[in-house]
Amino acid sequence: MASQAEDERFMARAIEVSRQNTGFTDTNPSVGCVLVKDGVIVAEAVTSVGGRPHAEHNALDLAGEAARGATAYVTLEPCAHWGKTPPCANALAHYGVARVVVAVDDPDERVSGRGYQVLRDAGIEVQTGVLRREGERALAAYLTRKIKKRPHVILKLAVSADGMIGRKGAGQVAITGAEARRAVHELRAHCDGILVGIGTAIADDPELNVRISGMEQYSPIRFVLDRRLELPTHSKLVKTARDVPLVVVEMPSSADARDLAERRAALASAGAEVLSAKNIEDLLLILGARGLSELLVEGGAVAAKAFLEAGLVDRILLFESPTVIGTGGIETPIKRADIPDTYSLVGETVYGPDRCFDYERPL
Ligand code: AOF
Ligand code: ZN
Repeated sequence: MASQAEDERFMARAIEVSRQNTGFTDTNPSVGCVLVKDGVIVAEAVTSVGGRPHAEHNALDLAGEAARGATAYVTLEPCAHWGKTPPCANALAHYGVARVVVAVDDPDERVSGRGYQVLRDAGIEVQTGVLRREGERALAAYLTRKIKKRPHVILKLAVSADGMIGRKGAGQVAITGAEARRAVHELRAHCDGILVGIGTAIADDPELNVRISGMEQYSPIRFVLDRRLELPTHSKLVKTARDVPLVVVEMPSSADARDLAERRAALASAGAEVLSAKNIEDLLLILGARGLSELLVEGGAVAAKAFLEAGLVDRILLFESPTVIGTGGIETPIKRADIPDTYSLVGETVYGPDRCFDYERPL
């Protein structure tokens, strides 16, 4: 009989394994599965890139006969539906797994509760809710889209020692160093979408792609909040629209409507998509329906404030740098001291001279 401490230790490993493919499994969650026999890991696997095969199938394949009598630690309730692959719950039974330990129940209506039922009907001992909170954090993007019908939103900010995020009229200002920048590019690769406001798009002329060699193909879809379609066609974003998808989000008031037709046509003929949304909430529901699970909001102050005020930020990554901006600085919309109590600090990482504070709120 495994102790609670042992169950938590192997589940922590399953969660760690699951993170490998977060953001690379399309609309499917990236799940981790660890098979343990006599206190020893016999196989561990994650949902494959693209979303299939599922984690349990991959782990069972690796373990083969060794799965008989083993305990499976799975971060999400094993599936019970006949999708593009046979159900994982049936596969666990077929391989003779004796016990299944799960962190998070699957909200997918085809699976919810049924996964456990299939296992129990096969005589497998089932234990749920082990490291549930940690499991929910790892699956936050999937769970948010399934439950709230919108992507999970990460707000990333880089703040100078004097509380600034840029300098007026100066374009892109380096606040954090190379290590933090690399971490941000890695984060971009794990997201489905990245968004900036039109102010930042014009002032910084960013590309918003992933510039880590070998990972370029994981560049997220780029979104610009551009109420009146002011994004210039000579911007880097528009010029690269045929290589990495670009969506320009208009939120026109009725007075703007007739003036926008020409702008829409210019952007569309440059390869960008123009999307109309009533407000940020509406935009997020549209993105959820399109299957985007993780959206990174990268600036600037206006867009950040709009998401914060609408209560639509789920995670805040606050990079603090020792750089001083001085006069002409653009003040950060949020400092560590003003982060509401609904968020808790879940991590703190050092990147060269910079530090990143990771705040999350529960689902
Ligand atoms: C698992 N293990 O590794 C994953 C699961 O389109 P399909 O057939 O692949 O099914 C997608 C659903 O499967 C998804 O909504 C979620 O309920 C479950 N994902 N389940 O047992 C896994 N990725
Ligand atoms: Zn499955």
